[in-house]
Amino acid sequence: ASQVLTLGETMGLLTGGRIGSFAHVSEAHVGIGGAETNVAVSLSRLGVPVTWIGRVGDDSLGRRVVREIRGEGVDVRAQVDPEAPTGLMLKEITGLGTSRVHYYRAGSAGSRLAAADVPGGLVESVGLVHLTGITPLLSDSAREACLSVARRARAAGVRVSVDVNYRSTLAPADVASKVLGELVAEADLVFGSPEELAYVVPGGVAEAPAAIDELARALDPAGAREIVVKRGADGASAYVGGAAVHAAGHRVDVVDTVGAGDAFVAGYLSGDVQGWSAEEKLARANACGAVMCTAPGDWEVAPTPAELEAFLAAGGDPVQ
Ligand code: KDG
Repeated sequence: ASQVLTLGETMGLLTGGRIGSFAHVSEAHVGIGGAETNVAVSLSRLGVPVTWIGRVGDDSLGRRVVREIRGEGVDVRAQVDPEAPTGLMLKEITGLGTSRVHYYRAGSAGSRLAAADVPGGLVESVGLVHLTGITPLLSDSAREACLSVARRARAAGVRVSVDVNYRSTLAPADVASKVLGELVAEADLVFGSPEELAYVVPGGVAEAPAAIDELARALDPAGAREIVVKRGADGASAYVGGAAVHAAGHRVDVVDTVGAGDAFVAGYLSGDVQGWSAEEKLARANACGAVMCTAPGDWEVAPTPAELEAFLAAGGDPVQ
């Protein structure tokens, strides 16, 4: 049985074969990506049984999504929606280690996710539900699906994790603040960069404290939840029951940062479901995020425990 359940949209992903815009670049790599399946694949590689729920179109990219994620050992519960295509993302390489993403996902099968896609009993059977702020901004039905799963989980005493993951191309700041704030209110465990967390504090960006300690306190005045602040190469901090733990990041030769945040979250959650301390969870999370930066792709180089050990034994240099 799965220990973790996640849901969201996974799209086809065309990545430019060289630096430049698709106005000129002709070569592309065909792959797939989606924040929640990125997390699911990483969890699976770390030995955590995980289920992903989503919708795909009745098309070749949809079959690619299902086959590839299932091939990673994730329990895939994908509805094939005959009325809409699988969404698509273009990733233009803008420089060494930088890229720009364009979405072709409005009205996609994945965005039509609905609360009824989540079978009765499934939420209640896992130890943790992981959601991101991407899914509730896709459509009203997807937002309801996220909220209903989070509420069902809470009612059943299942831990709820939310990665704010704000994508400005999906909704303007005021809409995102409201929708993501509503989801974060249901979470026991919240992940975000300082900028993302500012969107979901009461009062939104205008009221958000600049110092991360105060930002974390504003999100958890009662000290009842776990707030994890992601700061990329600068490391990360966890606020558990009001107490702060800081961990340094790793310096690596960055090839592609997309997906690093998802690998970080998976590293953290893999420790969480095993009852690890905040220090242990942060150390694994930072290492997972760093490894993910060392090769192209949103999830492909997700490390196994042995690969993480090799990375750390080499002093945190990129895994060869
Ligand atoms: O976190 C990485 C994701 O952003 C990427 O894989 C694609 O899910 C995605 C999105 O909506 O941007």
